[in-house]
Amino acid sequence: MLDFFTIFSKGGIVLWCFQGTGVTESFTGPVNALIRSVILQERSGNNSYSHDALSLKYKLDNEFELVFVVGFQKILTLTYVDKFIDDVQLHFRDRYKNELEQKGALALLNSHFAFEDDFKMLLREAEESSKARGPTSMRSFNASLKSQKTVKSMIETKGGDKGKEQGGKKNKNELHILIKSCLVFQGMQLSSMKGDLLAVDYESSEGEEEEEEEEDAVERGAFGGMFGMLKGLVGSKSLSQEDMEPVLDKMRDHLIAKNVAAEIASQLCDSVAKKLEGKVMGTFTTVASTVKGALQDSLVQILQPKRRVDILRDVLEARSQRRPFVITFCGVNGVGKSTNLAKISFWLIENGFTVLIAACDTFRAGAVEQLRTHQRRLNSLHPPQDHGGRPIVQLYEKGYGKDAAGIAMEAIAYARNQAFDVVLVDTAGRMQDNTPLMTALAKLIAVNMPDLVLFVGEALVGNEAVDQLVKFNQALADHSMSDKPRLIDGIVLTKFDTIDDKVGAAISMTYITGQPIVFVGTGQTYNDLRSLNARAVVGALMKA
Ligand SMILES: Nc1nc2c(ncn2[C@@H]2O[C@H](COP(=O)(O)OP(=O)(O)OP(=O)(O)O)[C@@H](O)[C@H]2O)c(=O)[nH]1
Ligand SMILES: [Mg+2]
Repeated sequence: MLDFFTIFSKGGIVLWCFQGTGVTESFTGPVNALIRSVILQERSGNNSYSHDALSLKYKLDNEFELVFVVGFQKILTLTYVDKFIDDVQLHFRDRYKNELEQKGALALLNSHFAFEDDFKMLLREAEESSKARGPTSMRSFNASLKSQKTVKSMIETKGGDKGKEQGGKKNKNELHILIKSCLVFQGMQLSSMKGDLLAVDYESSEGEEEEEEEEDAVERGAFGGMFGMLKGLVGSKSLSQEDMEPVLDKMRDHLIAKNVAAEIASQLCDSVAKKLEGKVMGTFTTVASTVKGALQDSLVQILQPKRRVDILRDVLEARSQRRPFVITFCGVNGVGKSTNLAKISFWLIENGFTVLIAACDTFRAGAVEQLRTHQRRLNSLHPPQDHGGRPIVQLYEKGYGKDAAGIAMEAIAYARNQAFDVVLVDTAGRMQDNTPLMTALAKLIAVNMPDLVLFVGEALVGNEAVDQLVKFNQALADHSMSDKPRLIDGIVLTKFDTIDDKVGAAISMTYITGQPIVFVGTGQTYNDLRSLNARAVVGALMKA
């Protein structure tokens, strides 16, 4: 019934494996996918994973640094798997304790793990006990269904207060539309922005001194208050879920207070717990720094881009292919799409590229004029006479009420003819629940296939960030005409200057999409554009 079972070290050495009779497919593909997309990305709070037709379940043994993975066909409902994986783990540890205690890869490579007979015996027992239990299997099915809930479905059940939040947002947006034109151009001044962007920074969260202070804080109070609860755990006791529960609860509250979406804070804590369960602890200081270290590692891991986004290089490559590089900006109303589009134009121009802005917000009064003003200002900063008589930035607009997808297409064709390096497509703000507008956005993207789809989101949002991103991605997937839909490729996190140290949205957004934060907006001038500095953000998150 099982396709495979494998036991490997966290260092990647396969200690033992079993392949079911008649199974010809190698298990390396699914196991590698599991490692890449779950274990390495801090998604290990949930212990199951799907890969094509297979269901994978896994367990981490943090004391001996082992991973146990079982694979079986998704259509099978194997109620015994969770217990079975626990049994195998215990049995394997007991039997090979001596070998596992010798540290180092060489010791593992030289050890021989003849586990086949024990494994088969355990499997037989598990299969029989599941048959014998019969009627109780219903309950364990429910339990496993619960554990397999996706982020999305969990979030969608939280109807109540979400509605309230959105209502508030709409009113704010209406207001915003009225006052925007007055505010938007105030104070846009500049300095040079050649080359890669500076990383966003925190005066208060970096530097050696701070590091030391943090260590002290762990022992005193502050964020360390919760580590204090681990004080009793000295000696060689290994950490259990119960030991960690109170600490994890505090950690979750701390993250939520920093604006991390509640679901994500919970998942992150579960993942940290999974990582630490079974670790043997030494003195109190080790416990405190281990828990803190695990959380910090997880946060940095989430913020580290899985994929390199190097726009300057990609634009050069597109230029060598004689085509414009196309970026589409999308997001809810008033988050800063047009303003940050203008800042990105400035950065591209400073780096020697020509830009065509496509005015595809044909909906909100004033949207086209807002872009025209930016275009004029940018051209006055880089006058045509410095660039062979040609305006370095142009606006492609067809007024209001027309089909945005069509205008984007014409703009891209125009840019190709006129040899523009980059097309930046501004779109109308839309709430994630507005189906007709979401469908229109999906069409614009499906038809024009931009090189980069950037989601623009405010750093001010908490739980709402997740809802926006999940629904934007869902709409792009649902309304795409291709089997490989274009989803969000990156995030622009705006108004970072307004949030003090409540930087949780950065974590929520990257966690949900798995996509990098490409730009951070830090104010209202053309210079207020940065790249993300994961260390500074994590520093701000950990601060009491
Ligand atoms: N403090 C701060 N304000 C910003 C930032 N980015 C944008 N804004 C301000 O946010 C307001 C809205 O910006 P817009 O660029 O018009 O937002 P939009 O998403 O294009 O809005 P719609 O087109 O109506 O959906 C303006 O007042 C901007 O100056 C930022 O990084 N920091
Ligand atoms: Mg706009």
